[in-house]
Amino acid sequence: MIHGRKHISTQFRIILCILITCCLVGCGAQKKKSSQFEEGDGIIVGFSQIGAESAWRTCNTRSVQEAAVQRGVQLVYDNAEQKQENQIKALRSFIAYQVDVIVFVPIVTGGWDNVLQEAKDAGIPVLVTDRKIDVADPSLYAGFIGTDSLKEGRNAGLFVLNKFKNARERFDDTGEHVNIVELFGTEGSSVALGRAEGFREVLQTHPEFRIIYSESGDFLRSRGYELAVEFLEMHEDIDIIFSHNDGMTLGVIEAMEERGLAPGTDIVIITIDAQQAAIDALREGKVNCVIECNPKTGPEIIKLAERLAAGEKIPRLQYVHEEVFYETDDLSLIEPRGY
Ligand code: GZL
Ligand code: ZN
Repeated sequence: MIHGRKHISTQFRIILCILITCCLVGCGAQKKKSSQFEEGDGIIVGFSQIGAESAWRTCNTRSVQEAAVQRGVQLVYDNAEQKQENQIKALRSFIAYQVDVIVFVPIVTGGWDNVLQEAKDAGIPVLVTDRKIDVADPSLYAGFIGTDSLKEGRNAGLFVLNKFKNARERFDDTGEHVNIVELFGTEGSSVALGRAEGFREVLQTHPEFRIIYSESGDFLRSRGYELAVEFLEMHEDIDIIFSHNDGMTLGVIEAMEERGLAPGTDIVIITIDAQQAAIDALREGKVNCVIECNPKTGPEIIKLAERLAAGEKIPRLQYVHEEVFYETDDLSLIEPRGY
């Protein structure tokens, strides 16, 4: 049984704001009216999550909720359903409710300065997790814990260089390129920008590679499928697909197989997250490289939130451990992924 809050629907979010404001005004801003939530002596953490767009995301949410229960932390959870404005509303309701700490996953890098200034003015520390933000004043948040998307992109580029070692010679002889399709994650998200940058950084000194198509599938399986239908129509000469997450990759595999194409053989596929379905595809030879992006950051996040609530400083930047799984590995050694 996960005690995390049911996601706050828009209507409830508005009622919650009104209720909380009335309570605060009515009873002289008494801290933390517990009428809406169970009594408990644990700290209260407002957790603004992007949505449930992928298996990675739902695993990440579960990890935080389970860690909060284990530590006796009261979690006020909001699912923004992929909309930044919902996240901003949720942060404002957390401020009105005077949570002890705010933890949030910024869906995109920009647009947070005002609401984070309001949190700072209210004396509520903010922990950013999973995705990074760009703010004018770095003191608007206490620190970041998450995955290193630049490194994930670089690892994808290094796999390509290794897999296509002879491409340069062919290019020098014939001018023939290795053609790459990129399935981009959510536009404006730090992880998609980081993965794209790291990938290009590794390949920039290798003219034999060229990206012939790059579109955002918003980390959604359905969009990955739709884009694959499009680019498979447009291009006969695709050598590599670099997909920013497994969800989109699963859509690509479906579209390729519908056309009688063999993913992982006819076209080399590199994918990021390492959910179980991607490891299964690696074992079946349908993808060639799976780069881990670790969603199980809940225990670390809750520990950092507790330290912030106790007035402690936390590390400014903390990356979690991640692996890369190659088709040439002993795939029987890979632990079940749990999502
Ligand atoms: C990565 C995370 C991304 C995952 C996707 O840290 O933000 O969002 O790669 C998820 O699966 O939707
Ligand atoms: Zn080269």
